[in-house]
Amino acid sequence: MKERTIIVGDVHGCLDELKTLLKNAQFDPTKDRLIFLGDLINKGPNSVGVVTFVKDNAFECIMGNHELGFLKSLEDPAYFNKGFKKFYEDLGDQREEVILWLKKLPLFIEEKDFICIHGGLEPNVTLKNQKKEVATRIRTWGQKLNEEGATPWYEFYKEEKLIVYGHWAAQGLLVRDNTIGLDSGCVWGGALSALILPQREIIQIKALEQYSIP
Ligand SMILES: [Mn+2]
Repeated sequence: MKERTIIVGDVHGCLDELKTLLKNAQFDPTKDRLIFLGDLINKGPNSVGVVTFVKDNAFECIMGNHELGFLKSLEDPAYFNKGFKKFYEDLGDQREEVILWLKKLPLFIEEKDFICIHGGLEPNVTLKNQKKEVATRIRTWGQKLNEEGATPWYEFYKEEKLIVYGHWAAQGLLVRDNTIGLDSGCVWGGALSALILPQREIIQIKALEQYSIP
């Protein structure tokens, strides 16, 4: 049993900030469990560097909408956009291995004390029955998914168990009793955030630059 669990928000290719974050957290793989919330790739400076760092060290990661979208784009050229094309080309001879690894990413990780999921939970659907396309992308829930001005998904979540999620950079770091949002928009020039459990300590590293423009 590891002493601490360190959960890292959306990295989006920001490898330098990630390495600084782990150093500042005094990450020790013999004592600490490390979990990534997905969206390792796209928009930022070094998606291949981040994804191979996580894969080669056998750190844990859940599926983000960008990983899901990339896999979908390999099946359907209509989704193969500029970002996915660049990532695909940059992968070079690691492509096959990385794609296999991405396909195996779980939609969520559930432990006794917490759940990690990239976007959040669709209301009134059990964790095991969450749809990939919704759970990796949800922010608000109204008449339809992510309707502008609708209620944030976590307002519907009444359980005690902590849910740690990413995906909502515009909202930023948001700590509530039973949910913690960790996407603080590093790639947009914000910060990379991590949560350390069980002490619920937050660590942030400011982005070295703004890598992407909304
Ligand atoms: Mn996302």
